[in-house]
Amino acid sequence: MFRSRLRVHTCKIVLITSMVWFAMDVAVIMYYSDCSTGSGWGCGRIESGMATSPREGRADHHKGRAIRNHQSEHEDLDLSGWHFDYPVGQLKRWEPRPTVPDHPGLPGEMGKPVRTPPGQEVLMKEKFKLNQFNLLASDSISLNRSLPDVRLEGCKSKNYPPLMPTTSIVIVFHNEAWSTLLRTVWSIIQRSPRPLLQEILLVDDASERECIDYLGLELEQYVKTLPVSVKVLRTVERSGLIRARLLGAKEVTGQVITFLDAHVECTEGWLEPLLARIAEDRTRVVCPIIDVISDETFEYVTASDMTWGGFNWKLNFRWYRVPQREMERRGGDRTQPLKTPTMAGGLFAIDKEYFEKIGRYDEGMDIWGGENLEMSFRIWQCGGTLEISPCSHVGHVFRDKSPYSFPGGVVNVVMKNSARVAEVWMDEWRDFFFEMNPGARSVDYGDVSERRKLRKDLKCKSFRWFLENIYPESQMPLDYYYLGERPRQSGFTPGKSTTDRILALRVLVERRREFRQGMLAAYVDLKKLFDSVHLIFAESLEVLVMALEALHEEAKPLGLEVSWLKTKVQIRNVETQSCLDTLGRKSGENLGTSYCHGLGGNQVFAHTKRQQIMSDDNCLDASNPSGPVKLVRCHGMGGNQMWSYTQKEGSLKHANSGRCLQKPDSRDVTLPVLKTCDGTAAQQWVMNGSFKWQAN
Ligand SMILES: *[C@@H]1O[C@H](CO)[C@@H](O)[C@H](O)[C@H]1NC(C)=O
Ligand SMILES: CC(=O)N[C@H]1CO[C@H](CO)[C@@H](O)[C@@H]1O
Ligand SMILES: [Mn+2]
Repeated sequence: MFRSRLRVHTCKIVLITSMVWFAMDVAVIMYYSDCSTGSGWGCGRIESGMATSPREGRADHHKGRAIRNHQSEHEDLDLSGWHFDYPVGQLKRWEPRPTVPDHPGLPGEMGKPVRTPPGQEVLMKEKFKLNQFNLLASDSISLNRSLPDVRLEGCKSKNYPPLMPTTSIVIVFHNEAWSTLLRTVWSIIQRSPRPLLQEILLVDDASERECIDYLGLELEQYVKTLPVSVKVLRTVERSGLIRARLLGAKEVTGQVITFLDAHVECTEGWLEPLLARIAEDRTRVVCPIIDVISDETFEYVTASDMTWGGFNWKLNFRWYRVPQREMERRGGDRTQPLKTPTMAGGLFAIDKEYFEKIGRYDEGMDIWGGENLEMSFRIWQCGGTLEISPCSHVGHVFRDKSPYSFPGGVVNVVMKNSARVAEVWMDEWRDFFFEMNPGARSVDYGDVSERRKLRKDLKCKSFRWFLENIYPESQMPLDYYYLGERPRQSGFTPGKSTTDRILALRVLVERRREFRQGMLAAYVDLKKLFDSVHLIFAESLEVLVMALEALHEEAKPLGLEVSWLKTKVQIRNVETQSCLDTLGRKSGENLGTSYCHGLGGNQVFAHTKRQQIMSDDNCLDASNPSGPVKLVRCHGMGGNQMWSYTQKEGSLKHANSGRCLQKPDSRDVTLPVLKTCDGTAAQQWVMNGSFKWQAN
C-alpha cells in the first residue's frame, strides 16, 4: 500500500518538478530579459557623471609628453592645462555636432511616447512578439528622431579637451529589427563629432529566420550609403556576445573601442565625456548612463545618476545606491565621473590597446552572462579604473523577456560563466557564490589556467584589495565567520531508523553530462524496500528541496526516516531542529524557518565581523523590539542589523533591543520571534561548521 502511494507520489513529484522547472526557466529568462546582448539590465539602471577637470594619478606622467610631442598639425592650439595619454599627433580636433532638428508632428519626436493607432492593437501585439518590443511603434518613428537634451546643466558647459582619440563603435546584434538597429546607427552618426567617429562595426551573430532577408544583403547595401564608414561582419555560427564582440574588436581601426547594444539611441554630447576621460588616462574604462527607452511606447525616460553597479552572492549584476563616500569624493558635483565597482557591460568605451593588454574577454565563457563582472573585477584588480560618466546618456530599450534562444540553456550558461569569474578573480569569496548556488559545483566550467596566468602576469591585486578599497559597501562581507563546510564526499548516508526498512535518500551533486549540466540530482535509494532507485532531477535547489521534503513528509507517518547527505551550513534551532531560512523572500519581507535541508541556498547565512547576519545582500533586521525579524538590504551601519552570537550560549542577541531570537510560536510556525533572553533551548541556535575568522 505504501509502495503504491509512494509511487503515485513519486510521479506527482516528478510532474510538479517538471512544471516548476518550466516556471523557473521562464522566470529566469524573464529575469535576464534582454541580457543576451550583454546588458543584463532588465536588471536596473543608472546614471552618473563625467568631467575632465580633476586629473588623477597616472595621467600625470604623461603631462610633459603631450606638450613635447605636440605636432605641427596642432600648433595653433593652446594645449596648456591639458594632459594627454596619447601622443598629441595621434589625436584629432573635433567640434560638437549640431543638435538633431525636431520635426514636430512626427511620431516619437523629442523622445515622446508613441500610441498605437486605434484599430491596430492586434497588429501591434502580433509584431510585439517578434522582438519583445513594440515594433509597430519603432517602425513609425523616424530613424533620425530628435531627443531631449537630458544632461545636467553642468554637463552642457563643460570644457572637453580640444584633441581626442578616435573611436570605432562595435555593435553585436542577433535578429534585430531594422528600425531599432538603424536608429542606433543614425543616432551615433548624428550625435558623434565626425572626426572622432572612425567607423561603426555591426557584428551579425548568426541572425536567422526572416531577418536574414533584410539583415543580409539589404543591410550591406544600405550601410554603403551612410556618411560614415559602417561595416557588417558576420559570425559563422551563433557565437554569443563575448565571441562576437571579440570578432568586432579585431577589426577596429580607431584608438578607442566603444561597445554598444543594437537597440539604443545616443543623445546629444554622449561621446565627448567618454573619450575625454580616456584621452587623459588610457586605463580608464568609461560607461554612459543608461536611460530607458520604453519597450511599449519608445518614450525616452532618463535614469537616476545616483546608482552604481554592484553584485550579489549569486553574482548577478545589480544597481545599488551610490554611497555617501563616493558623493563626497566627487565634492558633491554630480557631473563628476563616478567610480563604479562593476558595470552592466552593454555599453562602454575602452582604449583598444588597453583592451588587448588587460586580456580582452574570457574566451572560455559562452554566449552571455558574467562577462561584465569578469571585466569589472579585472579592470579594478589589475590597475585600471571603471567609471560611469553622468554627462553621457544613451537610451536602451529594456525588455521584459528575451526574444533570443540560448544554446545550452540560459541557467547553465550563466552559471558556468559565473563559476569562471568566481574561480579566477574572487579568491576565498568564491565560497559565497558556491554556497548560494549548489548547482554551480557540478558545472563544468572548463579550463581557467590561462585566465589565472593572466591575473598573475598582470600582477593583479587580490579580491580583498578590491573589496577594501573599491567596494567597502559590497554585499560580500569583508570579514566573516566562515559558515560553510566543503562537501568532503558525496555518498550514501543511511537514515537513523533502527528497523531494516530504511528508506534513504542520497543526494549527489555530480556532473551528469548525459543530462543537462548544472542539474542537481537526488538519488532516492529505495533498494532495501522496493529494489529500485529513483532519480529526481532539479535545476534549482528550491525544486529539489521541495521534492525531498515531500518524500520526507510521506515517509514520516510510516515510521520511516528519510535522510540525505547534508553538506552545507545552516543556523539550526536546538529545540525545534528547524533552520533559519529566507524562503527565497526579498528585502522587506519576514525571515522564516523551515526544515533543515542542508543543501545551502536559502539556508546559508554569514555572521560577519560587523555583527551582521547576512544572506546574500539582505541582513536580519529588527526595527521593533517585539519583532518580526525581517530581511532588509544590508546597510553596514550596525543599528537594527547588529546581532551578537556566542557558540557556547548559542543565543542570537539583537544588539539594539537586547532581546533574543526564539523559535516561532504557535501564531505562525514559520516566523521566528524576538523575546527577552532566557537561555532556553528555544533560543539556542547552532551555527555549526568549523568556525574561523576568514580574516587574518
Ligand atoms: C537623417 O538626417 C540626415 C541629415 O539631416 C539625412 O541626410 C538623412 O537622410 C536622414 N536619414 C533618415 C533615414 O531619415
Ligand atoms: C551540535 C552539533 O552538531 N555540534 C557539532 C558541530 O560541529 C562540530 C565539528 O565542527 C562537532 O564536533 C559538533 O558535534
Ligand atoms: Mn539590450
